[in-house]
Amino acid sequence: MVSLFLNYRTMETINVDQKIIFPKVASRKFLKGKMKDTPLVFSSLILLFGLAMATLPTPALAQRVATISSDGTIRLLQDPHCIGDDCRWIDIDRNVRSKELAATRDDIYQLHTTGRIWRWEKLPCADGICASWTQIDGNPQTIAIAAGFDKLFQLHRNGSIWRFTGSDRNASGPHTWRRVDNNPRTRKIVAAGHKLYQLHDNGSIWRWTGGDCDDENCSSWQQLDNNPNTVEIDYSVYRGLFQRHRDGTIWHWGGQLCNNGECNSWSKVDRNPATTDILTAPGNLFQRHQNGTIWKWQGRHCIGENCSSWTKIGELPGLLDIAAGRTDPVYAIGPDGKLSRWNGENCATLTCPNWIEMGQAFTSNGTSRRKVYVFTGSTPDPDNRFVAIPGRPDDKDGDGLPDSWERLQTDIDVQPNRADLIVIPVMRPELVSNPDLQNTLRENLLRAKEFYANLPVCTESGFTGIHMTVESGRTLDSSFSESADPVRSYREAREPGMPPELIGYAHGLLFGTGTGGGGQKSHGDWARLGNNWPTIVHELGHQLGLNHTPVGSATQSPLYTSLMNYDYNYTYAGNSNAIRLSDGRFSSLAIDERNLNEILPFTVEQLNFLTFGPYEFDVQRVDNGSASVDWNRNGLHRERGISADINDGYALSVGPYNHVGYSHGDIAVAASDDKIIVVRTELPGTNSEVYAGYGASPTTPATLRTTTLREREILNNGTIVGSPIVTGSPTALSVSRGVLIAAPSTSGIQLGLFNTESDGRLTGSMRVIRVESNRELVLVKTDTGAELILWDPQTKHLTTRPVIFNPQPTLGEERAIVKNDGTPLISAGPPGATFNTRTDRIIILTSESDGRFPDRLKLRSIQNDGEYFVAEHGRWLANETARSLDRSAIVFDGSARAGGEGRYLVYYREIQSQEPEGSHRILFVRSTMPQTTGSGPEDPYVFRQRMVINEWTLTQSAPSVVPYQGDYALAWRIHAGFSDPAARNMTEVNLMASGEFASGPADQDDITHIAQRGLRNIEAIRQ
Ligand SMILES: [Ca+2]
Ligand SMILES: [Ca+2]
Ligand SMILES: [Ca+2]
Ligand SMILES: [Ca+2]
Ligand SMILES: [Zn+2]
Repeated sequence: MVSLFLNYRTMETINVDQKIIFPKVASRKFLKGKMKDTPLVFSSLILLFGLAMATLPTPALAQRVATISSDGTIRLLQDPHCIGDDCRWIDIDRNVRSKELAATRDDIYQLHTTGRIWRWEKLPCADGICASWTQIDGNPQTIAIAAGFDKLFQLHRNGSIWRFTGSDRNASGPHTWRRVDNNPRTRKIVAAGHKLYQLHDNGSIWRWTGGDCDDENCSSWQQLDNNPNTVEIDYSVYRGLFQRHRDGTIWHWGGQLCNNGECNSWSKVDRNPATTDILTAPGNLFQRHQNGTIWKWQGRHCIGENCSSWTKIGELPGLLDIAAGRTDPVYAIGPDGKLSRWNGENCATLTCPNWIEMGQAFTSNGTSRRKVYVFTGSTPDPDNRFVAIPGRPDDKDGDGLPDSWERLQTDIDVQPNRADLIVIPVMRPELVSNPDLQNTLRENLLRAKEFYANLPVCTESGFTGIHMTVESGRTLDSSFSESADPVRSYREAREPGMPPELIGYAHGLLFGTGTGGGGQKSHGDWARLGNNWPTIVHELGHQLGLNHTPVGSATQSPLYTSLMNYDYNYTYAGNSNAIRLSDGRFSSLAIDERNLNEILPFTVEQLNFLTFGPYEFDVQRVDNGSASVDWNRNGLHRERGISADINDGYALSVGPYNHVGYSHGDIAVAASDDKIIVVRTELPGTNSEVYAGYGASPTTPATLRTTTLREREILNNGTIVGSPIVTGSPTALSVSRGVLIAAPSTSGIQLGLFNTESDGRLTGSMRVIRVESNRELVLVKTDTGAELILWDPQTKHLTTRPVIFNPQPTLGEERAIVKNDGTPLISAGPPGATFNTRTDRIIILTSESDGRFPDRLKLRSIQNDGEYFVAEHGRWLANETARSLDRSAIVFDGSARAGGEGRYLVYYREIQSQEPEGSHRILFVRSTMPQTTGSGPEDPYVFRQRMVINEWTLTQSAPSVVPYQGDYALAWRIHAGFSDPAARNMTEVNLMASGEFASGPADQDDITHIAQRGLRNIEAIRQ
């Protein structure tokens, strides 16, 4: 599925789809519609609205239905899509003073007749006590409240309007209100999305522009109309602002402000004196007549006096109140206090469809209050964008389900006017016998359902969002249990798990007891996945045709702000509630990591998400329409033509790669012109499929093998030490005369100079230089030739010897590497080394104690002072997680693209466990020279570390790196625990290890893709 050569390996070999171990949450319970099988109503709701709140993303209030009865009881409907007896109403308050409700995305508020305002703290009434309310204001002047996406407003008797600023529950101190208007004419306020409107007693209509009053100066209002006939205004996030006149006419605002007293931007949409009120949904407008008929607007204005763009959808005499929502657009309460909702069918000439019963909404028969609310809640699109789902013959709602089939379904909640997505959860036997986890699953499915319901898509008949219908899968037999040996593949569970009659209509998801993240897909309608809602949304996203990257893109993009992107699949802009599908706003940009412009034609606000994890880029304003992103993290903005790895949010991407032969220890790589020379140790007679050791040692000596590559092509395999005498890691370095190779052996240091022939063969031989004790080695190039740095495993001391060509190579005098005070420099493991071509210094990467950790990686430059090499103080490479006991791989990049002082790239094996069998990731640090995270001598260069490729890329040895063809080649030994036995202990060589190579579109519009194509993917499976 993924075009990238880097990641497809993951898909193919272990077929893992989603990364990250999702934090396991306490089991939570709730009940939902058709899936009821446990009577835990009250305690489960406490868990849903209480504990879940504390530990998990808020159960969003978007599209929830709530009522106030005349006795003040406030009820919340658990699932706004429920049917009949399955509908559960939760009492959240019973106070005779309750007068009015309003809700932001996250909170429900109520106004009392006394003027007090209260916020619900998400617990239902229990044992007759409804105590879960916090008072946030107590002003007897308050007569109304209104709420938009994230703001609560109140209106005072004197016309002043106030904005609540104390929404942070954790903030101490009093709840505060700021005045946004002080006009005594104000009579009504209406809020939705990010908008607030007011209606004056003279009929004039005003829109808030977002500012507070400055003392008595309240200037943040724009006039939209001045018509004294206006009696009602209502605002739809997607359709705009409407007003109703005394004579029943309805008008739609066209977007122009009043100009010199002229307010001409209103178009008539109806002129019926029977109209008693209008109501908006996020995507539509409805009206009610005196006789109880309900009408839906078709979107056209009146032409002259002809206002025919209305369709009758219901006839409910005596109805008490009405409210409009999103995927189920209209709810009404009949004279018996019961709620029903429109089933999506229009009235025929003589009869109207029956509305769907939803249980007892009102608890008393009084005549006051009696209101029903649908909280709009969902994120407003600032551009009022609303993607149309194209209809076709026999599929008017474009959901890929034939309308004729949809009409025939009596047991499945689908409608021919609404985009439906049928989802079949199939459970492994262990989940079937675990009610707690089943309840978690129900809750997660409800969250996913809410997510798809709030997508800004719209059918031709005005239903917005995608309605997810959950239908139970079939029971799997015990052979599918997780404890079976071997476990039967999820692929095999599709046929027995999916109801055959729904194949080609529904989307299957296999769940076990795991609640972690991640999933795998094997078929267009089948995946297995963890029991958590972001993964449910993500896997269904795949079934709706989305990949992890924009189509045509090689790798991840930090600008693809989609939950399909590994960068943003559990959190976006620092908020786990804000995960989203991308609207494609950055689609005009391309990513070429070798030619980047830091100035983007988007505002700081639009790019602010980049300042949060996983990237934490610095973003600066340039002007009103553009901002600069410090792509290369060097502290300098507005650079052009730079090179940087900007998509390492999840991991460093490297590749392409090749497997070049087994190794039983560390690997060395060198590069000569267009060839890569790989040197590896082999332990004779060792089974590579099971070997989990460190490699060659004095007690287990090895042979030395070589492989020559041209890019990914293997040119030659050879042996340079054929008898098992090598006692440690080889090291290799390309110099002008050829390739130097060294390794410790039972008789001393093996050292040789080799020519690389055009067919890849190495010619030359090793000779022995006797030394007193076994050493670990690393060759490093210098301005004059080469040095061999030696590390003594016994004393942990470091020494260095120059390589002398005579003409065959030999080693010069050994000199100690000491600290400034003359004491020996001690490294807990063998050092890595490179040469800084800007300062002409050898740089070593040591493992040193910081007082807490004995093996923290430190960069030091060393300098020949004649008798010794003196190591300067140096700096920690990164924070205390950058620790290793291996010879780490380090290169210096002094090219122009690296910026002023160059940079280091370091690849090291993470210490997770000292056991050979322990898993070891390769981590990567990119250190741009002037940048440090502080000014003190103990401050590290950088904190930013990335894993290489993904968490399944584990190595059995330290990595090795070499500059190659303007980038880097990186080699390591595949971990002994790898799933494919044949690949264990294989030497893997990856090209382009700088990670700077992605190109392609930066973003794509997921929502349009789903609306126009993805919903119909199911048709291909039906055939
Ligand atoms: Ca359909
Ligand atoms: Ca449908
Ligand atoms: Ca920069
Ligand atoms: Ca990259
Ligand atoms: Zn995925």
